[in-house]
Amino acid sequence: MEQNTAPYREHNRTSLTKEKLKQGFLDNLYFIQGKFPTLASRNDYYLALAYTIRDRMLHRWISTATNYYESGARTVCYLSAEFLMGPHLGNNLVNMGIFGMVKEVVEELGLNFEELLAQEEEPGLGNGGLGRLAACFIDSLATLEIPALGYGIRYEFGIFEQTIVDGWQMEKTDKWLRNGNPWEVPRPEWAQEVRLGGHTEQYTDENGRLRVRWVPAKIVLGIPYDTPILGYRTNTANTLRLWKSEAPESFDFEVFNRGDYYGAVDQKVTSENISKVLYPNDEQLSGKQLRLEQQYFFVSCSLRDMLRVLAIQNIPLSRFHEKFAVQLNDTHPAIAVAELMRLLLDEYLVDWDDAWEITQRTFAYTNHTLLPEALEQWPLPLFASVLPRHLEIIFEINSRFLDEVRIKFLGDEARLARLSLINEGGERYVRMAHLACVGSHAINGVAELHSELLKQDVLKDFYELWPEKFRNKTNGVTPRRWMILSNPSLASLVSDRIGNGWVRDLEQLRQLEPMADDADFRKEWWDVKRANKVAFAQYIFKRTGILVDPESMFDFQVKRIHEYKRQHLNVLHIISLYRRLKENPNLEVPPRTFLFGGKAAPGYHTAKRMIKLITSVGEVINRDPDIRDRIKVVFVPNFNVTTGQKIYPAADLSEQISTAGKEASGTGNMKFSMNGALTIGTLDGANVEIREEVGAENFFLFGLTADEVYALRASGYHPYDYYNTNPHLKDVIDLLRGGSFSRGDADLFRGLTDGLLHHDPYLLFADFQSYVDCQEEVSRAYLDRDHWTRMSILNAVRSGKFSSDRSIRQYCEDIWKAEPVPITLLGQNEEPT
Ligand code: CR1
Repeated sequence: MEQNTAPYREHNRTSLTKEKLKQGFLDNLYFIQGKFPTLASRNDYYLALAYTIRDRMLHRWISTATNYYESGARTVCYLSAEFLMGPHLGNNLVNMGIFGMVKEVVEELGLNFEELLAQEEEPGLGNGGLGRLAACFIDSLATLEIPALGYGIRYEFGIFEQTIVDGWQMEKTDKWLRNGNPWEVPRPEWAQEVRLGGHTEQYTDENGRLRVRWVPAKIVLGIPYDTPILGYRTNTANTLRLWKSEAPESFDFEVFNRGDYYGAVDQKVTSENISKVLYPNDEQLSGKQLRLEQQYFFVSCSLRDMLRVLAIQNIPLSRFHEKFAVQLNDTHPAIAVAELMRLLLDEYLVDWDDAWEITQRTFAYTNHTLLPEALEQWPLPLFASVLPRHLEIIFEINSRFLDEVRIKFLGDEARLARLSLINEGGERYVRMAHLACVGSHAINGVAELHSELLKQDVLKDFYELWPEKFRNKTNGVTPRRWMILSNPSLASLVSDRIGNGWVRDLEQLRQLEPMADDADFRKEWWDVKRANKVAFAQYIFKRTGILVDPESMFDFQVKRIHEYKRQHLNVLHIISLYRRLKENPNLEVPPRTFLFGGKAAPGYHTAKRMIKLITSVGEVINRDPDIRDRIKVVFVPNFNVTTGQKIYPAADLSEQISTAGKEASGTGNMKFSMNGALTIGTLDGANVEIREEVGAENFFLFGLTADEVYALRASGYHPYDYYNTNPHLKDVIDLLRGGSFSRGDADLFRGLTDGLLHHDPYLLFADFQSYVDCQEEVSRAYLDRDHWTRMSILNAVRSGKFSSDRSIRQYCEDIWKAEPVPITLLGQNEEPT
């Protein structure tokens, strides 16, 4: 059907004039919410506004889809079990370039714009860094005009909401969909069937060839829910496609007719379970059958969706890998390697060798962790019961792979066992990282140090086999959300001086370097930070009832709670400073507010106790009249994207204190630095590169290096010796053991202190003195406000490398071979607004 799309441009629902925006908003309140202003709730207003913005995104979205369809361009498919998007409304306004205009429209209608933005429940479909990285990446892909789709799971419950009760973490379910989600569009017409369980059979096809058929025990439907992802001031609107599981029919009539009504409904319920809830473990495998089903579910739906697109574009199957570059975001989607093989072999009857070539040329794998407890392995019996056909295929991949290894490393049986896709030591497991490595043409780590350590350690044998597959892609974060949206005053201070080209090309911030020497600029810079701190202090008071002084240094450690991230090292320093202040009230240190935020996996008991440790130490110090507000300790509840947007702009100091060699990259470290916080950190993950960029003199370094950590462990590490020889450390540990921070209950933190004294796997004691000394240096530096501000400016303006635009450009050039496809809006040939 021919159609004239031009009218959509000036339609009430698409036009970007103030008048039409206002009219659109009132129309949506009336026609979608069915409300008149007198009866409308804040949520009605939020939804009406969201729909008004969505209306204006649709033209770009439809134009983008049409352009891609016609160009047949190479498409990046980013497969990720997590997308931690954060609220959409503000970001869409920023990327469309209408934030200020819409604010005015809303305020002219007598409404509070900030309140409407705050009304959006954030889609927390991720745990931490890995999921947020995926979100930054799809923002950058759209901004760079790369044809791309994000594929994942539409969890009904995202990451739990954290509350603090009596100093302990409590979890509440995240009902993010309860008020409706205006940003998604369901596409039931593109539903996919996914098989699970059952067994396989051999049969002979009409040409007399032996083939395999999978007879599943159950089938579930995957329904795609699409969300448009705008590029920053481009016409591009890419798609985030998340799959929801459903039963194929609302009732199984066979069961129903047998009179088993409950049995029939039960089947529906179990099908819907697959996309019900995000597993809240960060860097720890859960080993649950439902988790494997989730992984397979979204991977199978996504690959079938790609095959659907290939068919409508009339592209032959043999060119699958030319049409699609598929990135595996960690091992969670690694089953895709076996699934694409199965689809090609069993459903499209492609020969093994051809299928394997397509598969290897399609996939690339990003590793995100060096922690052994996070490397996914599935027990063979469990795997066989969920994916019997895939296990056969994996065995076949493995046997061909090991033949190749045997030839290359003649007689090296130990190496074969190490490389095998099957872990045969004791109980047998499928090693998902090995499947990902074998099935991909590229393997990357997420910071230079991490990529090196992969080659030396976790993936050493694969590196020796295929050195050409290995590369580094240092992470990045989007300056749209993490600067413009969260820190508008800093962004306008910057744009006033150098224009706004930096938003797409963050290296341009370097033009501001000379301004670090300009006293007026430094004053403005300090004032912006100060105003952000005042706003955050008010937020803290509202959330926790704790009063903090915006004049004090705001020292943040926000990230998932984990022993390797060492929030408890931070606490040991706080106790030692507290001790010294009590002994010597004249100690010359600037007032400091120590702020923590982060969730603990509900089953990770040590992490939960670390939260209790922070809140308990806070309770004592915050009330101690001797301290007179010179130090405060605050646990900010429910750290997520929304609270992060308030935190990074208000930070003076960023704590990045993991044991060297443990944090793959970190991305919060980048957000802090970009917003002018100084870092105290170890040489771990991307800290190494941040220090390189901002200059060693603008970074507070402490602790052992990854090599030293390795050497110390090899020579035998005895934490008790540090306790015995360092009186300050002994003092701190003894206070904890004596119950000073637990109302005399000597048992409350015994597990933690005993663990440190006798094992200390993350070497807190080895780094303690170096950390305390470095913190003293931080305190001294903060007393010189001028110099501190200079360092703050240099941190921000030298953080250009850490834009996710740079990361994505490198992925495109080096791994995906993907090129931009600028979008012409339908019905016109003009430039984007
Ligand atoms: C890493 O721990 C990194 C992010 C994103 C995390 C963190 O250092 O910045 O990935 N890994 O690459 C992870 O969640 C499951 O592994």
